[in-house]
Amino acid sequence: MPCTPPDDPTRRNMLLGVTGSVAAIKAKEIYEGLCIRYNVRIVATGSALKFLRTIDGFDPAIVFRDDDEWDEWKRVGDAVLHIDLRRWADVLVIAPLSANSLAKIANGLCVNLLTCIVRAWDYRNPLLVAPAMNTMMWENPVTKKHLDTCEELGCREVIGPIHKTLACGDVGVGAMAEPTEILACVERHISFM
Ligand code: PCO
Repeated sequence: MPCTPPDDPTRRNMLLGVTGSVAAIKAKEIYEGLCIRYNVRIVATGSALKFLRTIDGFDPAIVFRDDDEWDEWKRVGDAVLHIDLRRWADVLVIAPLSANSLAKIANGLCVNLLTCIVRAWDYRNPLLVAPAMNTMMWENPVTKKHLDTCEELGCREVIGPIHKTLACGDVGVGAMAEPTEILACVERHISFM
């Protein structure tokens, strides 16, 4: 894959998708946990970047954005990033998964780099998602519909949100699962591979 650091061939390749929930502020913690055992790349949506830019410490060479998708493309035969990343990844974990990105995925939309990867995903490999959103959004019946659809499509695990004080001050279910739980879920699925 172009423009990326060399991978350790003895390690699994882990793709971390980050979407536009305020819980994206926890992406660094998840990334650091994954780095200990896996080769890691991050795909951040445009909305996620609003939260990520307040956090430094990511190696820019492993963070992919929508703008990277067709930047270098000139002719047939050139690399297509969403396909390259999909081929590279053994596991895709999306944490946090916002209500908006969930709706896009459940409806098969491919409107940014991450949703293109999901649309091209080979469900023989694990796709794990950790939704995070306001309690009222979580409790809205459309959320369950979309998650059920994701599971029907082949998503291996929905790492459920937890009860907490949310960014808006509401207290309820909707906060992203703790990074330790997300990392444990990844480990579990890797152990089945
Ligand atoms: C925004 N949504 C949320 C849901 C995600 N929130 C969380 C936690 C953080 C603090 O511990 C922000 C990580 O609350 O995952 O707040 C509108 S209510």
